[in-house]
Amino acid sequence: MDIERLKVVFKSIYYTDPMVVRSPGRINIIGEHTDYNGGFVMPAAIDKAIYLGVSKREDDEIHLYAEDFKQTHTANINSLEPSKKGWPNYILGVADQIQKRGYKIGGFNLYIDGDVPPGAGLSSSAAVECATAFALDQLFSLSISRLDIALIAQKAEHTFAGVNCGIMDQFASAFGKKDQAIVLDCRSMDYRYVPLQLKGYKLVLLNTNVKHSLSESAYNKRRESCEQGVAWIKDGYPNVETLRDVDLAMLDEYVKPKDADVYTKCKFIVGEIARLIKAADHLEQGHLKELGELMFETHNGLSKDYEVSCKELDFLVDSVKDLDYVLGSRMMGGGFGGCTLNIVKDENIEELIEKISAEYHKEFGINLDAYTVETADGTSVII
Ligand code: GAF
Repeated sequence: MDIERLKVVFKSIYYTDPMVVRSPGRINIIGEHTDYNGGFVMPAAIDKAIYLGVSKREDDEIHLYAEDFKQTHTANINSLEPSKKGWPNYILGVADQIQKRGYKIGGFNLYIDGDVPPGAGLSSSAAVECATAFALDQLFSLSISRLDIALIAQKAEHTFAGVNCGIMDQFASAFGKKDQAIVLDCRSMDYRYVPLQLKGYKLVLLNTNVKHSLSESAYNKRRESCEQGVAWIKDGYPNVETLRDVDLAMLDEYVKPKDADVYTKCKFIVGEIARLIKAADHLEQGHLKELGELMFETHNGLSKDYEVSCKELDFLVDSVKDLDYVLGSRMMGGGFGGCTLNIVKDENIEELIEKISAEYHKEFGINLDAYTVETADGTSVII
């Protein structure tokens, strides 16, 4: 990312120098759709990030410019509403949430650029939200804790973007640490860092370059199915709060007789929470083969039971599963497009990308993008 260019462009638009904040995208090694069920996730921040230039204004206006869209947007801090344009909502929603928590801000100028590919399941939206929350915290000396930055960012996504997401993406962007994965308990918010020691292997993202349109409505619907399952189980077990507290016997007794689809969705989540705990042990002990096998299992469940995959993602996972230099592969994030995450032997990465790109193009007529992932630190001011 060319920070000097960002500064020059910012000055040409706003006639002042910016403070620059960087906030990274994320991967998730395993533990998908578990965050909003009180379970565990295992994300890491990556070296693709959103960069914001910001400066204070003398009035109460918010002036935005998005480099990707070459678009401006103007709003006022005293009357914030979601915009039909879409992209401003990740910023306006954060400004709104910060004020709803009682913090005082003034108007600001903001310029947004970055290299997190949008729609790739790498949480560019969470990165924008965390960057904005952090930038406003610094600009107006608010002393918001890093955890609250993540929570404000998540709430902005609920209220202004309309996606009832869990906390994983915002937490990873705010708390990422180079060379570490985060094992996060999404109920207590306790977390620990686990070194990503991949011993001759690397994490490779294969980007389908598709994002199917049902992703947001389907995401909210999956969450409702999980909540429905919990509501039925509460008839017999009133202390159960989320699927984190549920076992298969409870599902068989209280959910299976009521609705086969809700049962299948809940069963996947209960299995995925258990799988993450095993996966974290394997990563800590360097058992990469076993970790990879669990990733394939997760993909299978996300595709067949939770039904958030798509033919392009399934094709990519199927294409690598018999290659002895790929230990694990799975779709990542909310689903319906974006990237697969793969553990690939270093010396075979080029060969893999060449092979899969050709096969993918032949099948779908779409170009594949591939990125070898480096991990990175979380949200910070860089200038
Ligand atoms: C999206 C959401 F934003 C996360 O909170 C998480 O639920 C993920 O999908 C699925 O694991 O990225």
